Amino acid sequence: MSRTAQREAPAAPASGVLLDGLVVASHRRHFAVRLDDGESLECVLKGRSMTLACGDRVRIARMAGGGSIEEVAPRSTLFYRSDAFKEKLIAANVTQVVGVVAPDLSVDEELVTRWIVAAEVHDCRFVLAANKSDKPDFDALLARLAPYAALGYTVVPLSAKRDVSPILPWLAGQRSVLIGQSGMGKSTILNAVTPSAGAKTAEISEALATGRHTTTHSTLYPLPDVLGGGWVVDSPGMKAFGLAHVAPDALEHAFPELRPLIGHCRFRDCRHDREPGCAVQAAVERGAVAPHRVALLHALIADSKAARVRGR
Ligand SMILES: Nc1nc2c(ncn2[C@@H]2O[C@H](COP(=O)(O)OP(=O)(O)OP(=O)(O)O)[C@@H](O)[C@H]2O)c(=O)[nH]1
Ligand SMILES: [Mg+2]
Ligand SMILES: [Zn+2]
Repeated sequence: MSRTAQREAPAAPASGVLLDGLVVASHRRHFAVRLDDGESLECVLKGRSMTLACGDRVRIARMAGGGSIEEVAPRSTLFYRSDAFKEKLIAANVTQVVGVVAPDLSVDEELVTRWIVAAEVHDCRFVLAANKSDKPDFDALLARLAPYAALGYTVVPLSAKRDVSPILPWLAGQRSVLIGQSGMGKSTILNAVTPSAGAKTAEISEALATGRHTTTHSTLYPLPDVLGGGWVVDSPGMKAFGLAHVAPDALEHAFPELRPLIGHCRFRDCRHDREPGCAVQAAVERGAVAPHRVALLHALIADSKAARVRGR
């Protein structure tokens, strides 16, 4: 990604001292920053060309009533989604993506795969949190998630309302981002993990009926010390997850079942479509790879190429 190292020449701040901190909430061009000494500061972004997300390490110049963000440290990852027109930053420097699903909605296989692809291209661990295990139709949800477990992704059944403990070992020591559709219980998980969070949650009927998301912008919460540090970012519910920013060639590497096959097709530039000697199609024919996964790969490649043609 081209966005991993952004720095702007710092203008001399009044005090001459820059303070180190972590972006914990972002709303348009206003940011809440937690300084390393624990103080919280409302900050504005200095450079117009800079972009910031929760999880960014920044340097601040103190101003009356808050701070001005002067520098952004190079990032290990920048997790974002995109569509044809814009990019939506979700979190920076994450090590893990936690997709949250629940029995209220049928599993959107394409959406889940898109989260996984986003995690894979950033070398982030991906975990599926199957929430609301107290609901009667939970077993049907688990059955729908079995193919992801077969691909090697951990599926963690839990009830954020009754017992959040199954997810704790997965969050411990990681810098995670919770993603998922509205009403699946991301904020409820967060409140149960870090009781001081106080993130707003809402009745699902309310969220689905009004189409309004309870969480309106991403917020970062440090994990309690007993979990060995790290943090979790709670993000607003999302129905779509555009991947147009991922280069076409990177996409096939994000499908773990295809990785051992890459390089084994007869043609080096094989598109795994109808070319003779295609190792991917051969694997589909012998039932080792699900055809809908290959179809989705083709759809993602087409989107990514179309976005590039449009000049992105
Ligand atoms: N039965 C049951 N309900 C739950 C559980 N976890 C969360 N809920 C409920 O699901 C509803 C939505 O929860 P939220 O935490 O607000 O969902 P969210 O994913 O943060 O939603 P957005 O912020 O809109 O993206 C609330 O009414 C929660 O009380 C659970 O484990 N079991
Ligand atoms: Mg929420
Ligand atoms: Zn091929």
